[in-house]
Amino acid sequence: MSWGKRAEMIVHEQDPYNAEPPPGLLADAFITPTDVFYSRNHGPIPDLDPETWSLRVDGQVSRPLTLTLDQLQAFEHVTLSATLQCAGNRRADLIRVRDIPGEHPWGRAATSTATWTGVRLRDVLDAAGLDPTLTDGHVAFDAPDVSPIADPPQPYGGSVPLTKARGPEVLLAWAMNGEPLTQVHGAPVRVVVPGYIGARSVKWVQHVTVQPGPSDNYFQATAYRIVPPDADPKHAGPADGISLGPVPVNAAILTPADSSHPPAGRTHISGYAYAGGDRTVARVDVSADDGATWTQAELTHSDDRWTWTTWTLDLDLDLEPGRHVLAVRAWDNTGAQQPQSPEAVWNPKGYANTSWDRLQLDVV
Ligand code: MTE
Ligand code: MO
Repeated sequence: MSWGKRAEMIVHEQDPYNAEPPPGLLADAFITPTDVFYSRNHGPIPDLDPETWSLRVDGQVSRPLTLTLDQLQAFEHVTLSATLQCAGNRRADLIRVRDIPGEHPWGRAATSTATWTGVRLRDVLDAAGLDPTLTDGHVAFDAPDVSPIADPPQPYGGSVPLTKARGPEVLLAWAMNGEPLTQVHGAPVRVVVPGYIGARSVKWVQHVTVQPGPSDNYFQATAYRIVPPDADPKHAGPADGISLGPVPVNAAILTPADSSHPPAGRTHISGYAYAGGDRTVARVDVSADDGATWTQAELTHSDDRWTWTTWTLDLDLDLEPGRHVLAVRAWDNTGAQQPQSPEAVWNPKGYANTSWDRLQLDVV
């Protein structure tokens, strides 16, 4: 099954469907068409009936609610563009450092940008009587899909801090790029948490709970955490390591393609940079000599606060015929920049590879 995706998708796993577009297709548009948007699924993809779907909102609220889709859509509608980025984006480069068994070798395209339509999570929480003075809690999301990742199999869920959940950008969304969500992207309703790793944007959401601490769901408590390089991930227990939330600054080259053969001379180079949390992309540099010298790329500015920044550079590749390494590095607005090597960021589950993106050019 191709889930409405183009034939060119790079499929890491068929069942459940896990796929990313070839980088060149991602480069074609600022807003990624739905049929090339990457998709990450941990278990069989639910087929929910929008007529019978409902959302339970409970926990530390004074008026727990159960909302049908019609009732959810009675809240004020919001449309915004936001990038999702999987914490496993660019894992392939970490696997080349040291194998990461059991995890998909995602390339640089486990990230995409869409326009999302839904309602603000905070409006729904307010309607459920969330105490406006409560700041310490977390908001947990539960979905019906069950992953065979562990024994016993684990249902999918996750949480975000209440302070983030109250952000006007956090949505309960039913539409993507102006169309109802497709099944693989979470129909009828998913959470969209801009600025956080994709894992927190829980698809097929059925349950929202306000609670004192983070979710004890496997995908919050055990997976999507950075454990020390020497730890055995199989024995990592709940709450071991660093829980991932806001996405650190990252960038990748989308064109030219890796191992392509551009003619010597002026070459158009393009890609994306992204900084999550409350950070923005401040600068992007490109090198045609593996980091010995750099040229600043031009950033495309957009009014969208929660999207990637795309960048371009026309670089004179006065290079000797032969193999050259093209590299990119980005800075965010706090001055943080990407580490040079994947060796420096390697971790047992292969998350958050923010090292310089590099590819090979064979100049002819
Ligand atoms: N939600 C559910 N219910 N089940 C999942 O497996 N995968 C998460 C997140 N939400 C997942 C989920 C991960 S890890 C990512 S990166 C994003 O969904 C991917 O969203 P997409 O498939 O719409 O691109
Ligand atoms: Mo992910």
